[in-house]
Amino acid sequence: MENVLEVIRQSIIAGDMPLTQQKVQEAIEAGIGPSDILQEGLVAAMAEVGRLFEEGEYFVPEMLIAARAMKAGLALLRPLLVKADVKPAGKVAAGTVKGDLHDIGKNLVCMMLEGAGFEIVDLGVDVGPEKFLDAVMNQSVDIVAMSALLTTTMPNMKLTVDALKEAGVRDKVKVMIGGAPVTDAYAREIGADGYAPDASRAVALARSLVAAV
Ligand code: B1M
Repeated sequence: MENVLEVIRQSIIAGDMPLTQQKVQEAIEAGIGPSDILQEGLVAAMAEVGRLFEEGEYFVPEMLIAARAMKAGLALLRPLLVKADVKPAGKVAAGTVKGDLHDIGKNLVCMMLEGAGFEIVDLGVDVGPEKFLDAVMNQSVDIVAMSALLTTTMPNMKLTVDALKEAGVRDKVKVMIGGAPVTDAYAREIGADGYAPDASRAVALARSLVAAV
């Protein structure tokens, strides 16, 4: 039966969405635990996809196609995971900051985080500090994840960190940032907890941030 999990893993890496759906359904019907299907099939696949991306074997299109297959498998698993009360790796409120409409990178980061077992509250694009703050206050998120693609919108990351401080909740969440113009030095400058240059390393960063809580 572990074979079906390996086929699921391979099908996601290959971006074969129909095969992923078929095999996840088969695994469910065979009585394999949803947590095992998630960890050994979906999460293991996305970890490998991340590795292939870091090594320059996969590019953004391959990642998106793999993530789409993973999401299709996850859709079948989600009701069972909820029923089995499988705890997510952490809860992340993600958004592209105010004034910025670029969402391809942010979506990719969300998909990779979801593939790694995180629960995502996707706030979308053009997200102002008040909306991030609202998610922290009302949705008990562990991480605020901000993306910016424009040099002109990067300062809105700092405004969000400042808003969290002013509301007295900065120490209740971790803040991670990313996007093409963003740097590690900028993350330190604005008081964020970390920066990741790509979606794969965003997963590693998110894991280390929740482990440090
Ligand atoms: Co725009 N755009 N754009 N654009 N656009 C850039 C960003 C630009 C660099 C192009 C250029 O001039 N060479 C430039 C910015 C210049 C600057 O600020 N210095 C630019 C500009 C100027 C603009 C407009 C102002 C153009 C205009 O209207 N005059 C306008 C602004 C609109 C707005 O946002 N208010 C605009 C509009 C658009 C489109 C709508 C046409 C479209 C966006 C479509 C969409 O997103 N739905 C668009 C696009 C596609 C681009 C480029 C070509 C590609 C961006 C992209 O999707 N990359 C871009 C040029 C470029 O980057 N080469 C450009 C692929 C994506 C997977 O990468 O987003 O970097 P990226 O995400 C990566 C990492 O950065 C990281 O992981 C991702 C995956 O590995 N990452 C994170 C991202 N977020 C993260 C968060 C994390 C961690 C990692 O933690 C939370």
